Amino acid sequence: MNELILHHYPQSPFAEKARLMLGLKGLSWHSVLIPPVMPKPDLIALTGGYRRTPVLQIGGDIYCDTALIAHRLEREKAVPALFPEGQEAIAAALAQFGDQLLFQHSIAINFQPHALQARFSGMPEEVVKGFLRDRQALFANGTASRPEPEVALAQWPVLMQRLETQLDRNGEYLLGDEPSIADLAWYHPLWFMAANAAVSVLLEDYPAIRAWMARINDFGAGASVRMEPEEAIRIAREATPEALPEQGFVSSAGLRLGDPVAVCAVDYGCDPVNGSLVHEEQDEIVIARDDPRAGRVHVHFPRVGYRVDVLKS
Ligand SMILES: N[C@@H](CCC(=O)N[C@@H](CS)C(=O)NCC(=O)O)C(=O)O
Repeated sequence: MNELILHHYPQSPFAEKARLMLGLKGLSWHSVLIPPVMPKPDLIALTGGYRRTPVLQIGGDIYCDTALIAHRLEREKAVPALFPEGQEAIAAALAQFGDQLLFQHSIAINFQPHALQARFSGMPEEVVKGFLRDRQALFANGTASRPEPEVALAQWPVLMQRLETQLDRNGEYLLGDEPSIADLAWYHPLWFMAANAAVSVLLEDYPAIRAWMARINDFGAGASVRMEPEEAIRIAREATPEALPEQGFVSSAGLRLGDPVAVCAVDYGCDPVNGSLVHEEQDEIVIARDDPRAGRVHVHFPRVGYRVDVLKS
């Protein structure tokens, strides 16, 4: 069986979401550390252009985006469920709210000059400037909207108070007694806030939230062992991507198997990944690409939040 390999870096909120999924499910995995800013040549050898964090690799299959990673891990180990039976839509919708609205609020607050200064304290100014340039480029050409810091600061207590009230009245997790993907997606923007002494005060007035955060933190990150990027690339090169279902090709755009396509995120980090279409289903797009270092890989994307364009030959 191919092992799970997570490409990530410690400070990334979405990577924390993925690590907690692994922890909740009690999975073992290999940890490949990637740079937080471009260039990321080893990651790009696997993804073909997708640069966001984290990415899950299983042999020659590369899974982009935590929304898809969650489903892939659910297939790996069904229980405890990230999408509890009968609550699939509400879990996914709440997760989207956390990953987008709460995340953008947290970023807006954390990227205020004094908060950035605290986060990067002791680092040369060039590093901070380089980080800001990188993130400006990340958000170029995307549809994501981030509130102004003043707006985010005004709205943050409303969002927190809603969560506080519900947790106080309705069980230990967002959907009640059991955790789900919704908790992890609401947690990671708050985790990012809690890690910065300049803004962590914004979580102080909410005892139920803090108890919930401690419960989620206790899921841990599963058992991980470090792996060098070269080793992950070797594994991809020597592996054959998982066989794809013969049924279930449902191209909403009238595409055919084998069509040359470019897939990219629409919100931010919109770098296209070129390949040939090898599978599409309701909620997943898979393209094949041949990389000089990683060999033939299948790169998987969720459908929501991504677009597929046919490349004219
Ligand atoms: N929708 C993506 C969002 C991932 C994301 O925004 N990750 C951030 C880090 S928390 C990122 O990629 N930042 C730029 C980078 O790491 O290069 C997901 O769920 O995986």
